[in-house]
Amino acid sequence: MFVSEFLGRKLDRRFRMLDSNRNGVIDERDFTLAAAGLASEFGHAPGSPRAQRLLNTHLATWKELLRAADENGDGKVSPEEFKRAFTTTILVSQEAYERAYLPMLLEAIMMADADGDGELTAGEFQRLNTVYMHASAEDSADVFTRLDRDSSGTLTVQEISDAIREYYFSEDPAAPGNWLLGPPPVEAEVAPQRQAQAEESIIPEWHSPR
Ligand SMILES: [Ca+2]
Ligand SMILES: [Ca+2]
Ligand SMILES: [Ca+2]
Repeated sequence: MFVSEFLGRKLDRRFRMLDSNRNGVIDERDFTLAAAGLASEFGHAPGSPRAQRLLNTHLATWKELLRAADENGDGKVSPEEFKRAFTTTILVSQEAYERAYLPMLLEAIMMADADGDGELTAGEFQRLNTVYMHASAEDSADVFTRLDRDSSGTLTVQEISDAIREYYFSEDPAAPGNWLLGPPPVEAEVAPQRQAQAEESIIPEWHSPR
């Protein structure tokens, strides 16, 4: 598939936010950490049925990603492998996306819907977006307003899954879904000098407070 610069930047951002332990690669640990963090945030003990189901969907997605991405077989996914996997496998069709990637996110959204009525309050969304997606709390209210397309004051599971789909499939920076993880990355986010500083473990700005 054609990969625009915009999609490339969005995938870079998603990679960084998926890298839960921030070591520059994605592996199984990042998925187990994300699932455990969200379960804990919403009061589900490790090993409880809901926490276990969330973990299982994360491990399934990790296996899909690993199969699609891990070209050198080291059990880790680099940013380059991640982008290639998304653009050659996971995003090649709606069906592939819905099979390989969406179920994990739907499970996470449903966990954030504490009362199970199919809608998230602004507070629930903020917790999901910061604790789980590692997005900036500062942007959360703005993101919530954009994603709440019918201005009902809540986000339905449908509104959020529409936004996620748009994040991966829309080229329009004004599309609400492209704000899912904060203002759309219309310019490259990692400046060359910042890459050079990485060895000194300077905390890059995307490491927003959690
Ligand atoms: Ca990692
Ligand atoms: Ca609810
Ligand atoms: Ca709404």
